[in-house]
Amino acid sequence: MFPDSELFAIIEAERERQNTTLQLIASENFVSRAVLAATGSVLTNKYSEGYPGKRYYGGNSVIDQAEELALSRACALFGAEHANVQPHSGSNANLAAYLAVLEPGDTVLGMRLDQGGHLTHGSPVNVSGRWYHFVSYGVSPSDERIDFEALADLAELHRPKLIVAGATAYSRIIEPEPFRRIADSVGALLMFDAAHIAGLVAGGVHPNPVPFSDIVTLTTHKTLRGPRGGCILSTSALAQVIDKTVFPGLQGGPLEHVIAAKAVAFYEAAQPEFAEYAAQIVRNARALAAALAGEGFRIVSGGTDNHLMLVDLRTFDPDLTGKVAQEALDLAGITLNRNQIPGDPRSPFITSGLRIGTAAVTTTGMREREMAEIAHLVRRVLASPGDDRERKAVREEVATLCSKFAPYP
Ligand code: DSN
Repeated sequence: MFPDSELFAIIEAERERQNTTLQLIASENFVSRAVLAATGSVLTNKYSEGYPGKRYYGGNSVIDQAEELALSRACALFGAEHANVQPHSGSNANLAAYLAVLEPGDTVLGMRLDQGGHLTHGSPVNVSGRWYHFVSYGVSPSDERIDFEALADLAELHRPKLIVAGATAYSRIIEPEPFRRIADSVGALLMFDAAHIAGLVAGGVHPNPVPFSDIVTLTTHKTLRGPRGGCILSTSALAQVIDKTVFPGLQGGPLEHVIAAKAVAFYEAAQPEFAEYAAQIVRNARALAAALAGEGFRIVSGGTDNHLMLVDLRTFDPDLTGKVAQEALDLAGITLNRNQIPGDPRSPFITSGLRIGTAAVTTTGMREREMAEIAHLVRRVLASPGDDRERKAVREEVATLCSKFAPYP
């Protein structure tokens, strides 16, 4: 179709991979054709530094309409006073939020990476941990849920300017109210990173952090099922400083084709069927966690309330690492990522755990029955991860399963 057959053959190969293997990475999803169309539209051609009605270049009257639509839909979907849809990613959204309300060296509380937090929540290898004085909180060893008592003590001791709630590898509902209470007790601002759960919030199955937070950051491509990108919601008091920080503070020209696709995603997430989708994501995650537990794996915190679970491989095989498991499953057509579990004795590169998510397979139409089948296939591979014949046999069964649920046939 296009002269550059080399590149388009690669894209076709990726479409084939997505159609024929299981996508269980908790931060991924399959977007609609409408989102794909907007992302691949002529809006990619336009420079539009600035904001609707206040652009630095001409010719933006049409672009303005797309961005206005994205902004009003984002605010309506989450009940926010203000939105900024320009962050290119979740990391950029978080950095912009920090730049807006912090000075270098300010103290911030965030969830530690190996407890379920994100790199941008103060990891020493990330700019967040290099520029700001992050103090980490985590989960309680007894129930592997956020330890609010310890968090309150840390807040009292360190008097942070900002508390960051939210996680990337935590399977329980994150109640925004206790975070707000602790933030208020020490006069801190509250930022809630809702990147993972944005779709669950939009679908009404998780509490909305917006009424409790000064800032909510999110990505549009995880459970929200939109294009790859970020978004910031805030109170109107912070609107101006957030906007100034995203542009010109941090980014240049916005990706208006992606912003248009975000508008499509916000529209789709506001439809009644999205609530049923969000609820099914959680039902599938619970079914998969229960089935994996039945196959001999320990599920961190004993289960899940959201779209993901952390699997502790050590009860199944103390010598099996997340790295080996991920690679063996990849060869069998089961795509997921290794992940540290709370208190993991192994490094983030090796790990003792896996993170598994159900947002993408739920989009394809899979239900609880298929979750049980997936758990069984995972166990077969991990029982002998070096067995090439077994991996190939599972790969064939995965292809048969996926043929009934292809996202882009
Ligand atoms: N957001 C991360 C994830 O959860 O996969 C990647 O940065």
